[in-house]
Amino acid sequence: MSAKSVLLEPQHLLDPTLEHTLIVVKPDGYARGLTGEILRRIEAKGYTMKGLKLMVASHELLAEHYRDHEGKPFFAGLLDFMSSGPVVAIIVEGQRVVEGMRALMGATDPTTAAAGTIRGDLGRAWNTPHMENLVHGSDSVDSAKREIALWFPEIY
Ligand code: DAT
Ligand code: MG
Repeated sequence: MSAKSVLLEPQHLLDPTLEHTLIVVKPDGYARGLTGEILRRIEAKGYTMKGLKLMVASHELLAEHYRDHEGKPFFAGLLDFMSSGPVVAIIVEGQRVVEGMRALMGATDPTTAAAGTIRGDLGRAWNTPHMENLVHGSDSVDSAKREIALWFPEIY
């Protein structure tokens, strides 16, 4: 009998009565071996992971993902950085999970992000032109829907 891989079908797992957000462990988080620590914090907070994949994101996907930042001086560097290595994309589920994950992540700039947050505890400035802050999280319920559809097209 030949081995057969089974694709988990997330549409059967997402609870439509709950909120969802798109979390991405960025290339710096993956490369530094912090994926487990970041997932641990998400689970310890009480949220549930629904859909998780290791991938290298294309410029095309990232340009759409970050379309609100198009034209800003850091846009090209952001896309180069985000496509520079593997990332882990995760759908996270729970009541008020969008704002809850933003609180768990901390402020954008890792140097000044509050201690106790993912970015504050694990991130810092490096000698790079781009900002490395370990993790992406959707900033609103509407953004989350758009981003989940973009990163997990197999759901729809
Ligand atoms: P966040 O990721 O906290 O939602 P954002 O949406 O404002 O922040 O920006 C998206 C990403 O772009 C951010 O995670 C890191 C990068 N970035 C933001 N502001 C930047 C800046 N002033 N210089 C360099 N990179 C920046
Ligand atoms: Mg943002």
